Amino acid sequence: FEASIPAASRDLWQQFGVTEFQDKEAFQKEFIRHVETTLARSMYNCDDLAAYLAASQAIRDRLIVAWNKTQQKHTTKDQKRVYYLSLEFLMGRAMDNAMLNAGVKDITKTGVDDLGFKIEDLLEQEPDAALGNGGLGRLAACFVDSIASTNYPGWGYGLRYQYGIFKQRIVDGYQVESPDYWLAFSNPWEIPRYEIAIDVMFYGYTRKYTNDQGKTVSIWEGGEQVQAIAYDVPVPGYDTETTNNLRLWASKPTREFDFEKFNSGDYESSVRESQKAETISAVLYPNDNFYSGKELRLKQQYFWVAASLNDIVRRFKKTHRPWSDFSDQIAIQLNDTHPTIAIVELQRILVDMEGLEWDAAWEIVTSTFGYTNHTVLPEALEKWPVPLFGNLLPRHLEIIYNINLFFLQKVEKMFPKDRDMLARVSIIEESSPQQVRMAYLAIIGSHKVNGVAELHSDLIKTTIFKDFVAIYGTDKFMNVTNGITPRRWLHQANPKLSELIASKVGSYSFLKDLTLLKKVEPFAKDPEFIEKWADIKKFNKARLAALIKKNNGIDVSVDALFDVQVKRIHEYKRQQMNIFSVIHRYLTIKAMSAEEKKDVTPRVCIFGGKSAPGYYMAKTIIKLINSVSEVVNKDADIGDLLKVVFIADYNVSKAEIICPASDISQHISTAGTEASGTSNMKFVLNGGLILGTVDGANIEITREIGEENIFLFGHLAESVDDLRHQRRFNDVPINPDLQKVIDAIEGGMFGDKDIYGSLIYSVTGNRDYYLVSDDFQSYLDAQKLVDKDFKDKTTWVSRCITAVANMGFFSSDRAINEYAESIWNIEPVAK
Ligand code: 7GP
Repeated sequence: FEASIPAASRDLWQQFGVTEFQDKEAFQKEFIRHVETTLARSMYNCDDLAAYLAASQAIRDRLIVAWNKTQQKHTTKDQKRVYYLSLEFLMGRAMDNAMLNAGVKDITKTGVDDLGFKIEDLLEQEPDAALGNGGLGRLAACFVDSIASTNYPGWGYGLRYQYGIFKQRIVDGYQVESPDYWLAFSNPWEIPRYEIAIDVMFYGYTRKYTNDQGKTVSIWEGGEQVQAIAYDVPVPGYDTETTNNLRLWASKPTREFDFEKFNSGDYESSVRESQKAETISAVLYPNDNFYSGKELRLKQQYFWVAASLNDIVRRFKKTHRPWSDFSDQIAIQLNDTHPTIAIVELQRILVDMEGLEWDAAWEIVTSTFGYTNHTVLPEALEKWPVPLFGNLLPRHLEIIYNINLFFLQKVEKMFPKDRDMLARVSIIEESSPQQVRMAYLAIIGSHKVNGVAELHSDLIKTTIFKDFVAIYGTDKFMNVTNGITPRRWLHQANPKLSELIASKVGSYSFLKDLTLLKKVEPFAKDPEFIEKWADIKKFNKARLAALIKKNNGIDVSVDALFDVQVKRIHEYKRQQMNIFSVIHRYLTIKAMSAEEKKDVTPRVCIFGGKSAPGYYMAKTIIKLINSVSEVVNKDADIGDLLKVVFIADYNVSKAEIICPASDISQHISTAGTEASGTSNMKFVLNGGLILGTVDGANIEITREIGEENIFLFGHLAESVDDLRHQRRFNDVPINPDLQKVIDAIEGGMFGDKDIYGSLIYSVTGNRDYYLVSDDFQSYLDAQKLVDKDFKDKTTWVSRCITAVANMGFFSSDRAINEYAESIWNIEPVAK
């Protein structure tokens, strides 16, 4: 390595080398050093923000030492690595997690305490790193935590957005978005690597020429250049020194900007051009489960993929191995189709730049990539218009045509004369304009394709990717059920429950092997344990009640049943059905006598989640929830029997407060639409029960925890098409209870009825695509059962304990081990 220190000087380096602080005093020394030097402050002007920044700098230094050691070790061992390509990493806050994983939580807590601060106040200073929309982005964050915690050599690659997901406020009942400038106070959790700057090209044209070997080759030239700068985020594993890397790219203008313009005095336009480069990584697209074909989005995708592959290939070339070793050394996982262009980019690098033969290159490419699908919703599947694609990436389009040609030739041989088949599976959809079907490209260019829960993985094989199963056989298609990291979603979010569990397991070892939770199962019948468990739930509910009081000004009783639905607002997730049932509950209670009211189980219905800014129906649902909340909460007839709360700006750090506080959480998507869901796992792991449909991971959760510990309802996925068809073509009456709810809305009970016209229309008439009416009765029945069962507190808690004891399967460590063994073929790095 060119820049390494001569042997004679190394002793000195060793002697003065930075080490990780081991005790409270060493932490405090580092803390004060950072206050006084890094921040240029003193004990006379150190507020909570400064204290947070100093503490996180001290912890970050510690992470970097571990990070350096890990990277050196991984380079020396030279094992196969995985690269997880995701356009979203919804990390949330870093400090608490870093302290926990590095095992320095106690010394930092007492350390800052002595110095006049409270650790809780410091933690509150950190903005969420909200570089994602929802499930897909949070999954990527759990996965990098697990890859590090299980000692696999693996990096994440993503974009360093200057603006994460927008902040949500509720004004007059409506969602109002404002930008999330999360980098305002510098970010101690990233290391800028200005020296790692990679040129990325867009536009231009392709040209054929004959090379030295007399071969005709294509070259891409004449485009615009921007630069990708690396920012490294250390990802510490739990209870291990392994600290992996999450490399995020930021776009910068290239050094050579338009000097001609500059010199001729046209400063402004030369600067304007170069500023355009920075917009590439400026903002996260705020859509969840929805594709919007914007050129800037495709630019983001290629920018990030080109920089990442350049980096990966450069690292591989340093080892001087033959290209045929590439996929023995490198696995690349595509988190949905967003990075699919990587398949084409690697083929381009190998053929155009490195001179490999097409077939040899294609063999390398297909054995390197794996593709994870996260949705079957047609509106989420990426299809780029050919003209837009070819203009931005002309050479890539040519390569796609070739990939498609060879693929279709193969299909033609397998299914002679089946023209329909060829049209169906072609990467190019023959619409006008033509479209590039990214999911098909991802399948063709990968050796494994997986769904994220059993039902979902089965569905993709029988619906959207059916033809590809006929072509490739079933072995290429598999399931890896999602998981969540127990470090953040149990220990960090719910320290008291974690401690109680540890008292029975004998240690915190369940945070590394979640199946050890099984050891608490016998205590589900132990009155003393049940009481402690119930007290912790109450404590967590009080914590959430305080947040609700602070944010909404609403008083809620911790003795009421806390019923929670927090997730992105989407018609398929059916928050509209939930709020309709809340209205039904309101109408029912209002019609009751005082005597009848005594029997009612008091409920707090809690909602939270963002709507995509352009999603009219989702925004209408938010408005309805808030209007119902207005009416119900101030109705003296109702009192504590029903409260309705919409928690604004739902995000990872709020989820950490909300998940431990639920009695019931709702996961009520139309069967077959929610690929997996991951918050369902978080809520159960924190001792809440689920009210849910037979969809996504709910099915496997039921299998693990027992069907007596979950409230399932609604039609099954296999009936959905039929029911839709019935509604579309026959006169199916609307559910009478739903009709009453609609009458109330249309009667103006919740303000101007016209606001809700399209929402009502979407569930009535010949429509109801998401089967709100078809499932309404069985939903209400399940709700009734919940009310009844909640009255028996002891049995309820006992069921929660049994459920938690059987949640071991849903650790993201298990998911990562499955990927490692069956897709990536990588091994953990030994100590
Ligand atoms: C989500 C799925 O909707 C959710 O069911 C799943 O748990 C999660 O991915 C993780 O696998 N999908 C998205 O967030 C998404 O935007 C389209 O998918 C690309």
